[in-house]
Amino acid sequence: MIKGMTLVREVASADALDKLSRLLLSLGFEEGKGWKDEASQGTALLAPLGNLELVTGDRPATPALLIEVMGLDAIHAAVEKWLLANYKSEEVPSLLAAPELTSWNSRLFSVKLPAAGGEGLELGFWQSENPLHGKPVAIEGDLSAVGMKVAIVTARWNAVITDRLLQGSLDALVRSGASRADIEIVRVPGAWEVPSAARTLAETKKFDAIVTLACLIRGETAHYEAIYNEVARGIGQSQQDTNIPHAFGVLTCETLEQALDRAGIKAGNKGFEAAIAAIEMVSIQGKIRAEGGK
Ligand code: DLZ
Repeated sequence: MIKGMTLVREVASADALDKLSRLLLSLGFEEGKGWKDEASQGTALLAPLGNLELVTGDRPATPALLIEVMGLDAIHAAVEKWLLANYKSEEVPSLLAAPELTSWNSRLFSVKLPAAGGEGLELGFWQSENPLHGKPVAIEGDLSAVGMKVAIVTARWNAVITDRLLQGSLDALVRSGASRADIEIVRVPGAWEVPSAARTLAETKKFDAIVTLACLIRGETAHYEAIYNEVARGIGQSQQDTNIPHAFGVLTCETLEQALDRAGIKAGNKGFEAAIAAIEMVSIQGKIRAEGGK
């Protein structure tokens, strides 16, 4: 069983080893377990990922040691600064190349680190231009609500807040392509009643998702914890029992001001966010079912 891979490169001196190790650590390598004995020493520089790439065919030459990075231009600037501190300034242009596009949808720059009397070292730093590069393949939901039927349950208690949450949810659904005719709005007295209405709606099997909206304010609700726990439990249980996504747009706030902030004044609109989560979950469910049928 393979455990790991180690690439060994020799540098000219203990001083060169120290300087280069510092540079690479500052760029993001993690320090591993180095070693030192009477005759020699080594620094271990750990990268989060590594792979052995075997290639063939007619292809442009690349440095044998390629380091994948994020923020290529910042890395280039840091390497240039380091070169200027450690080599003569007139040497630097011949040691450091500018980042260039490769034929494999990436940008790359190479840096040569000559060693007195030795082979020296050439490093290539590169960054993919593909935003999905390196991301694990995953099932992800789309944000299209076209054709989706959604029920929104909203509490009348603290209506100054819940009406804003409702506007946010409607905005998200309609902007994502849902038809207003496919959105059912149900108003209930307070947060306490939300789970039961959500469950009744879910059990009709007429809706792809349920969005639940309410606002509990601790300062005004003595039994706040008791109500909140039951509301959260009831909505979660309805979702699990019916297998229809229930988005949780129940605000739990210390003050009215905090609630206003979360209803669109400052910190986004939680009703909007809940509706987006519902849309995403409907899409994810469809994809998981489709994958399962493969
Ligand atoms: C009673 C009550 C209180 C004190 N506070 C809130 C609140 O902050 N947010 C909310 O949505 N509802 C509150 N309620 C009403 C209860 O949720 C419920 O509607 C009533 O107790 C009637 O069952």
